[in-house]
Order: sequence, then C-alpha cells, then structure tokens
Amino acid sequence: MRAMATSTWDIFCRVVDNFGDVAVSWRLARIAAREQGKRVRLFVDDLTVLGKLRPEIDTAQDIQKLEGVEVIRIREPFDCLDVADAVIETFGCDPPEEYVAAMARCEPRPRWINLEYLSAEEWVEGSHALPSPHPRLPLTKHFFFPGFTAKTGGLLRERSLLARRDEFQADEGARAAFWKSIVGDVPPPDALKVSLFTYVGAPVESLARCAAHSGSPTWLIAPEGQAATALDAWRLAARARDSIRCVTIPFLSQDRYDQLLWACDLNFVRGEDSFVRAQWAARPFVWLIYPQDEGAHWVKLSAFLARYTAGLDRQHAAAVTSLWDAWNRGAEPDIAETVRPSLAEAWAQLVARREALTEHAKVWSASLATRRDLGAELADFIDNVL
Ligand code: TRH
Repeated sequence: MRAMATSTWDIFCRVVDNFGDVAVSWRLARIAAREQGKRVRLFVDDLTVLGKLRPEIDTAQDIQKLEGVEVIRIREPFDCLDVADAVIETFGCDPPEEYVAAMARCEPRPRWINLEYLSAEEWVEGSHALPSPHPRLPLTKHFFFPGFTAKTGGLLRERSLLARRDEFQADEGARAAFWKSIVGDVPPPDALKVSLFTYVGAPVESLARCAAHSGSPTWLIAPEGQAATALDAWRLAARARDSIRCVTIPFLSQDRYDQLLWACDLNFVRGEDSFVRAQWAARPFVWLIYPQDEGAHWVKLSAFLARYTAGLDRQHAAAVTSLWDAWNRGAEPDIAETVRPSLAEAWAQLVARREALTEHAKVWSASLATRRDLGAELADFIDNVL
C-alpha cells in the first residue's frame, strides 16, 4: 500500500480504426479530470477522429485544453518527458519508447496501467488487475479490465449521466426540441424510433424492408456513416411507404449521440463505447459486435447475451437473442442466404415485446449503476491498491 495518491495522469491512445479507441480514452480522461480531480494529459496520435466526437477540438493544434483535459498530439520523436504519477495506455497502444525509458528513470516509478477492451466473458475476472513486469526495465504494468461484474473494473459512466438521461426522457419538450434540432421535425407519438450505427455489411436494407412491411409507423435514424449510406440507397430504390421514414443526419458530437440513444425506442449500436452508452440509455438495443478472426467475436457476443437475458423469460430472451443473431449473421458476408436466420421474424418478435424489453433495459441499467463507475474504480486501484 503506497502512502501517496496520484495527482497527475497521462493517458495514451493510438487510433487503430473506427472511433472506439479514442472515444473510450476521451471519456476516461474527462471523468478523471472532472470527477477524480486529476491533472490529465491525453496523448493521441490522430486528432481527426477525436475532432469528430468533439467538434471543439482544433485538429491543427498540437496542444489544447478541453473540459479540463490537456489534449496533446503524439509526435515522433516524442519529447514530452515529464512523466506523470500514473500512466494509462489504452488497448495496449504502447506509450512512446522515449517516455517509457523516462518512466524507468523516475523515483518513485509511475504506476502503469493497460486499459483493456470490454468483454462479458468470464476469463476477464481472472485477468483483471494482474501485474506484468517489463521484460527489460524496472517497471510493472497492471492490466485493468472493464466489465459487468464486481471482479472487474466496471464501466465508464459520468456522475451526472443517469440524472440527465432521466430528466431528458421525462421532458417531452426537451425531446421535441432535440428532434427538431437534428431532423427539423418531431416523430409522431406512435412512431417506433430506431437509431442505426453499424459496420459496413450490416443488413440495413433488409431491416428497412422488414420495418416497411410491418406497416407500423417507424422512423429509422442513421447518423452519417455506413448505416446512413445503406439507408439512403434503400430509400432511393424502394417504393415509398407512408409508414416508414428514413432519416439520415450529420454525425453527432458524443454527448448529442447520448441524447439520440435516450430519445429512441430501439438502438442498433456497435463496437464498445456506443454498446455501453446504449445500456445507460435504458432502452432495448441490438449490438453489432466488431468482427474478429476465426469468429472469436461470437463467443464474446454470447457471453454478454447470457448475462443480459438472464433476467428475462424464455420467450423474451429468445426475441432478443434471435434478432441479435440475425443482425450479426446478416453482417457476415460468407453466410449463405438460406441459413441466415430470418431478420423479418426476429424483428417482428422483438417489436411485439418492446414494452417488456424496455422495462428490462431499465432494470439492467439500474443494476449496472449499483456499481462504482470505471473512473472511480481505476482511481481507487491506482491510488490505494498499487
Ligand atoms: O467506432 P467503433 O466501432 O469502435 C470500435 C471499438 O472501439 C472496438 O472496441 C474496437 O475493437 C474497434 O473499434 C476497432 O464503436 P464504438 O466503440 O461504439 O465508438 C463509437 C463512438 O462514436 C462512441 O463514442 C459513440 C460515438 N458517436 C458519436 O459521437 N456520434 C455519432 O453520431 C455516432 C453514430 C457515434
């Protein structure tokens, strides 16, 4: 047990692809600065992606401050060698060598964390908080796993998030204003509002066809990206139907995207951060998992589904599982049409059980919220355990 709590944190993020790496890193940095009182520097190699999530970011600036976080572009050779008390690398991105060498020269040595990817798989509990001595330098890195159980690091959740969500969902005026601001129009009260955030290849057209055939009023809303492109293509090709409205909108800032999830009745999300935000939105959701080699993602998907549907009766659990299965299989190019589980059937089953699944989503979100958020767990681990 070390005497001194840390006051400075350096967080390193390298953008591999998509938004998630920097989305999670920014969210952690903001929470550490605003809620844990740390002086936070976020080092990112590619500012353009962060600029999409936070339009306030000036991608031409090497150093800038936003919401109490100092955002610094990683430049090679790396010359920022005043090492923080705690160093957090996200997703095994490896801080610059020069910085690691400087860490080894520090007395006392900085605490070093590798923030891992989120998974609901059981093995995570056994790997969480494990040390990993550096092969050459007098440094030890600890693995920190987000997760859904008490034996993991928990989930990112801003202190005010759920109160802001409840306020927004309870305030018809606020929701109408939100819709007007992104669509210029307010959905009719009986319309099923569905948000779409997908990877390329997701069966968006098939879903639009299912919704159109259902004949019930439906709004499909897709921020700029793969889903919006597919929805535009379908809208142009398909015979217009009064019951369905396809809406493509600009990519939203991260906090506005939360509002979209709160304002919709059903959210299709992907990756990691939107997957977690959909759970905090306390609305039914469908997760398109990031595809991994040899289908490893299917194990990860089933592990989460087993936890998520545990509180549901067999029929409701089957409705959730079959739509997730149809949606993720639909995104797999090499699956023959004949064996693709019917998206239409799965869609109809889930929509028919929407009310009960909304109650379940609320219970699930509330059960996750009984645990401390990942920012608090990580600060406690760094300051009081290491
Ligand atoms: O972009 P992603 O697919 O990122 C993924 C994950 O990080 C995954 O772990 C990793 O393996 C893979 O990349 C390589 O999905 P994710 O994690 O949901 O991040 C998307 C972020 O974009 C999230 O913070 C929500 C945000 N977003 C907006 O801010 N505005 C928008 O309009 C939309 C659609 C998303």
